[in-house]
Amino acid sequence: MKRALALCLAIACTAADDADKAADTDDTDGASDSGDTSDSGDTSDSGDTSDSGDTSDSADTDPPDADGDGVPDATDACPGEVDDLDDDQNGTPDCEENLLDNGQVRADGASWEAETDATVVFDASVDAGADAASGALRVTNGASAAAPTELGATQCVDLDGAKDYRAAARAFLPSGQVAIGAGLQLVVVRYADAGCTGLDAAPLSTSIVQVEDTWSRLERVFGAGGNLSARLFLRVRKSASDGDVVGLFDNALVRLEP
Ligand SMILES: [Ca+2]
Ligand SMILES: [Ca+2]
Ligand SMILES: [Ca+2]
Ligand SMILES: [Ca+2]
Repeated sequence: MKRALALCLAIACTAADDADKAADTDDTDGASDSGDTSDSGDTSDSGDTSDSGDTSDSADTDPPDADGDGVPDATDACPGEVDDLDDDQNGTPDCEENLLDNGQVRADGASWEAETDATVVFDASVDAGADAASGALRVTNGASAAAPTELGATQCVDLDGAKDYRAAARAFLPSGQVAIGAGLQLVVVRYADAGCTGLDAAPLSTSIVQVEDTWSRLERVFGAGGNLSARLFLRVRKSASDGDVVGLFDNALVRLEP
């Protein structure tokens, strides 16, 4: 009470403030007192930490932002994902249109499966957008076949059989691997039934990228063609007899075409 009175004297409290002249904890008087901790409706006080409605106080803490993308929880459209990432530059945040789970690969490799003889792990040290709070998929092709192989990470999405889609991803080939025939590729395989079951149609592929140490973009537009699901593959090509080959993938996207 002593401190509250001192504050009140220092700012020359007027009758507009609370009659008790004390540091309020939950008033709604709309006046410019100080020392409040949870009021609302003030317009110029200081020292608040959890109020709302202020326009010019200085001690408010930033509103909660659990996923750290700069958008407060209260207005965050995509919890766990970066709201403003639009890697395909169509004007719609990727997180709002992506049919894939965990396309941004921010915290783990969840929802991505490894093909046989491939391994898929989360790599926190790299990201297609150089976001230190995000990561990428590190895919290793460890096949020992006598012929070239293309293997990697995969995920299934259901489709509307009458519509067109766009599949895309960023891909990074660490240096020293083109010399042994390595490359990166996006492949789409469509299935007659939901859940990537039933007869599969001929695979659709991007060309194989063999640019090292830069984030290339892999992209392919395709029609569902009456099929009800598709499996996206993010693949690393390996020639016959060399050791393991590694590629990085990020910002994977499958979305409807307009
Ligand atoms: Ca957020
Ligand atoms: Ca978000
Ligand atoms: Ca987009
Ligand atoms: Ca990422």
